[in-house]
Amino acid sequence: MEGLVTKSTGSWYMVRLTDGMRIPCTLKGKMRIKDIRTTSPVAVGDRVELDFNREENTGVIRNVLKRDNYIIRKSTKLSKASHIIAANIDQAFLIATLVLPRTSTGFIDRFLVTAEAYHIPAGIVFNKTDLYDGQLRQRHQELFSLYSSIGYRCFATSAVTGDGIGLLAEALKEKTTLFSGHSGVGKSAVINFLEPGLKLRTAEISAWHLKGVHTTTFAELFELSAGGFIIDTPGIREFGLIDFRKEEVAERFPEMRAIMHQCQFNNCTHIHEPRCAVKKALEEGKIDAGRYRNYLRILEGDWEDLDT
Ligand SMILES: Nc1nc2c(ncn2[C@@H]2O[C@H](COP(=O)(O)OP(=O)(O)OP(=O)(O)O)[C@@H](O)[C@H]2O)c(=O)[nH]1
Ligand SMILES: [Mg+2]
Ligand SMILES: [Zn+2]
Repeated sequence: MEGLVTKSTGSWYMVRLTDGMRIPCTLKGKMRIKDIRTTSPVAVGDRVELDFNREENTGVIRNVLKRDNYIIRKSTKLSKASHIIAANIDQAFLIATLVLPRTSTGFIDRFLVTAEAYHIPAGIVFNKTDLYDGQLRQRHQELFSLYSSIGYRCFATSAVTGDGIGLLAEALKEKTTLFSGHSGVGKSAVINFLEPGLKLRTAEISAWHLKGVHTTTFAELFELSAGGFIIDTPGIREFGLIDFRKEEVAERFPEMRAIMHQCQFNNCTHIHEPRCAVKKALEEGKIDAGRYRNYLRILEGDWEDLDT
């Protein structure tokens, strides 16, 4: 029998059978060690084969079917274990807020670079727009047009007023979409607005350090009544990049990828080489200085605990 993993706690899994029924499952013993470098061999979105115990309404997962794709992050630069956030997704949206809490462009760019690495279409949902006024409003508009111009789909939403939720809903139709982002940005609140029946737990951010309080604890996949699936995930502090080759980083910045063939050297790092098309575009203002700075930081492996 086959099913779709809708929740993964690391020790047990919720699996949706083809008739829509959901049953808790464990893993067949030997599967646990198959891929020891990830924290769990089974992720939300995985299609699995299982043995169904009809008397107890439980199952045992015995095989994960081949994934179309997946997205992995490391929790910190030094951690050995990587974590499969989700598998078989059509698109990954970062929920970002400019305030309460603040999402840095460094974090946004590391998320986008990861999505590019896995060839997963990415988007940015700027949430809590009801709180943006004055300078924040201007900053929001700058970032919205910057990332749109690079080719990422951008949304401006408020889970309080409902602003922009309709456009977002259109983009989610018939797709499986991952929501990621810091704790407290409103991932669950936006999903509740889209699908009120879910009644997902949300919580106010801490008044003490103005950050989220990690309300959602496990990734979970939900069916949207308009068609499609959405994956809510626990807030993450950092989007750790998994091992990558330095030569590949520029390719994951679409605006660099588009022009780097014009560099004089085909192994150009776009840092110090003469006749570099990327540096030229940067000087002409065609490549954003902040994006370029984040590119350099990724190359230097200098992405942990950054707050810019
Ligand atoms: N003003 C305002 N508050 C919002 C908005 N969206 C969410 N919130 C509030 O922000 C707080 C955090 O929202 P959650 O949905 O719990 O955030 P989350 O991203 O799911 O957080 P974790 O589950 O911890 O990762 C709650 O108090 C929400 O009511 C918004 O658009 N505007
Ligand atoms: Mg949540
Ligand atoms: Zn170059």
